[in-house]
Formats: sequence, C-alpha cells, structure tokens
Amino acid sequence: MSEFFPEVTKIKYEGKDSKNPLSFKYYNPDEVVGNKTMKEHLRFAVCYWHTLTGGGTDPFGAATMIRPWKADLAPMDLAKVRAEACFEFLTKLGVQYFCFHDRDIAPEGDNLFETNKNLDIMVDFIKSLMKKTGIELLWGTANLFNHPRFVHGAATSCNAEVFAYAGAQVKKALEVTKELGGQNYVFWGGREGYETLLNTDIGLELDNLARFLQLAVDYAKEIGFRGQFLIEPKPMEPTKHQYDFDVATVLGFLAKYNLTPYFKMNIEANHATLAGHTFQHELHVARVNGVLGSVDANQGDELLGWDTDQFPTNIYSTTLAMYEILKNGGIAPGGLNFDAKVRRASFEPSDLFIAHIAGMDAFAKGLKVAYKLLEDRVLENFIEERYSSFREGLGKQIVEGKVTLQDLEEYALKQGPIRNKSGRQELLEMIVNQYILEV
Ligand code: XLS
Ligand code: NI
Ligand code: NI
Repeated sequence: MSEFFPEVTKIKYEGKDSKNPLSFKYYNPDEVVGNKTMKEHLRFAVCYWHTLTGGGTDPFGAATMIRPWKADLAPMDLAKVRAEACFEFLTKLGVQYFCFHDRDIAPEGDNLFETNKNLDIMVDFIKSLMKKTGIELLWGTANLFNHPRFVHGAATSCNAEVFAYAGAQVKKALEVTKELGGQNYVFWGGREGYETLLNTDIGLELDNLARFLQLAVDYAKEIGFRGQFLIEPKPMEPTKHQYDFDVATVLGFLAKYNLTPYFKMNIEANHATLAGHTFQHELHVARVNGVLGSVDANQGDELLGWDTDQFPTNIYSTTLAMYEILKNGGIAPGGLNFDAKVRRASFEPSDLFIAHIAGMDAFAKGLKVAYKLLEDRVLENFIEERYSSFREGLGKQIVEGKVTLQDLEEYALKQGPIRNKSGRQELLEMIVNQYILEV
C-alpha cells in the first residue's frame, strides 16, 4: 500500500508549549481524567463525507481540495484509494472511530442492484482495513438526500416509490453497519421537511416518517443489529423547515408515535445554533431527558446563518459541552464525530490534520476544565442552593404533589413580602472564565 500523507508522521502529544502545528498541545490520549483516559472520555471519530469525499465546492465555485489521489480514477478505484487514505489518516491522527453514509464509501451503479454490489465490495475492503488497523465504526447512515430522486424528501416524500427506495436503502445500510460492527446508526433528516405549505400534507408526511422509523426498528431486531439508533435534529437546510427541528421537537414526535424507547439523539453543535439554541442547551435538554446519545462536533459562524460545519475551536463551548457529557456519565456508545470540513481555502492535505488536531485539543482542554468545575461542584452547589425552597416546607409539598390551589391561596394570603435572591449570572461567568484560564 502506498503512503498518502508521507509528509506527516504519527501525531504525538507534545504539551502546551509546543509550537509544532502537527502535534497535540492538550490531547494526551493516555492521560487519566477522573476514572477514564482522555481517549475513553472523548471517543473521537472522523467523518468520511467531509474529510475524504468533500472537494471544497461552494455555490459559487469548483472544488479546491488538493488530495493525494487522482480524481479521474474509475469510480470504484477511487473509492478504494480513498478508503486506504482514510485508514492511514486515522492511524496517523490516533483516532479510533469513523462514520460514513453508504454513498460516501461506494459509488452508485446503474440501478439499486449494481449499487448494492459496489457497496458490498467496499464493505469487504473496508472490513479488512479495519481489521489491519484496529479502527472501529462509530456509526453508519444512509444518504437519502443527494440524488435527484429525493427532491421531495425520502420517508416524507409525496411519492410512495421514493419511500420504497429509501426503505430499501436503509435496509442495506443497516446490514452494512451491522457487518462492520457499527456501534450506532444515525437518521439525519436529509430533505425530510417542507418548502411551502401550499403543496404539503404535514400530517401524512409525519405519519410516514414514523412508519419508516418503526420499519427500521423492526428490521434491526430481525437481523440482530444491537447498535443504538440516533436521530440528529436540525431546524433548516436543505429544506426551509426540517421536521426534526431540535431535541424538544423530536422528543414530542417520538412520544406521539410510541418510538421513545428506541431512539437517542445525535447533537450537532452547528444545528443547535441554527435552531436558535446554544450547543449546551441541546446537550442539556437531551441529557435531562435521557436521550443524549452522540455528538457531531463542529461549530458555526456567529455571523452566518447556515451550517458552515467548521472545526470546533471555541473552548468556552467545548468546556460546557464536556460538562454536559460528564454529567451524562459519558457519551458511549456514542462519540465525538467531527462533522466538520476545512475551509475551502485550506486546501492542502496537511490542513486536514491541523483541523482535527485543533478540534481534539479544544475538546481535551474542555474536558479538563469541565472535570475540575464538576469536582469542585462550582455550579452544582450554586444551583442546589438556588432551589433550596423546594426541599422544605411548602416547596417540598409542591414537589410531592400534595397541594391544591386552595392551599396555595391560603399560604399566599398569609405570607409576608416575597424575597428573591440574585441569580448571580456574572459571578458564575467570572468563575467559569477563571477555570478556563487556570486549569
Ligand atoms: C448535515 C448533517 C449530516 C449528518 C449525517 O447537516 O450534519 O452531515 O450528520 O447525515
Ligand atoms: Ni451531522
Ligand atoms: Ni450538519
């Protein structure tokens, strides 16, 4: 096998004083934080679509990426060299997991039969690379949005033939994910949403989406696929209104269709911000509802209203994300998947390494800060005290469901002037900053 990135050797931890861009400054895989190593806490994954397949096109310009393989190879040959390059990349970076869509790893053939044949060949090929390198599959998924047949959506298409095609594709993607030992399976809504209500039957589309997910649950059971099912919320893009808007919306949908037991969430930072939430908000809502499953680690741009999928370098955000993940008791069997792409102008192969290193370091630092914040119970103690009125007297009775409106009236008529305490937001922000700077 030829080497694709000869200018890069295995990336090492050199510590925070290193000036070497191709080294970790904070991510030290074997360093123990609490009861786990950093590697076990963070469970990093590389995504195939942005890092191996993406070429850097945008609506105004052609691909810019210089990649160490020839783009004019026959489609299956190209698929194979990409896979080899992928495993060299992961090995040199020291990342244990990858994620893919069916169509990232193998090209479409003339019909579904040929397409599935291509996929089978590539799955065999990738399986042997996984065996050789020890790298594992975090999750698989089906691309139900790129091909023109999905113009009106997949499971929520107005066309039953498209529903059938999408079902066949998910069936195969589940088999392939199982074959490669995938620990999770992701449903991101692709084009499941609408552009205008003037031509849309939302009721039927949502019922169909639920039917589609139930079929996947049933088939997974039938073939013995035990990975965790994940839904990845997103509020918009590519459709104007995506059905899986945010965690709260998906929770309501799952409850309505009795699908709650089978799904957790894959939270993407940039999708949270598009929904008008912070990354922490979405992680937190998922966590307190017991559905925090995995993370697509990236970040958006505060000034741009689309899914820019930048590498996550904002330490404030990674700190609060790791705080939620630690409070969740970890992220396994999910992980931190870099659903992120280098900027179009960062077109050299070494930029791929630098970008991932930047993201891994930002999460490693976030992990350490979050661990210390939790160890010192900085926010916990404050929050506990803030709600202390619900642990005794009337508050306790409210929580225990022992009061009526008449009781409340009786109490309110008798009580003196109400006294509230400061929420001390600025104090807490000051303390979080102190931890970020000092840990
Ligand atoms: C798109 C999504 C997509 C999913 C996988 O915005 O983030 O990349 O993660 O289908
Ligand atoms: Ni994503
Ligand atoms: Ni995204």
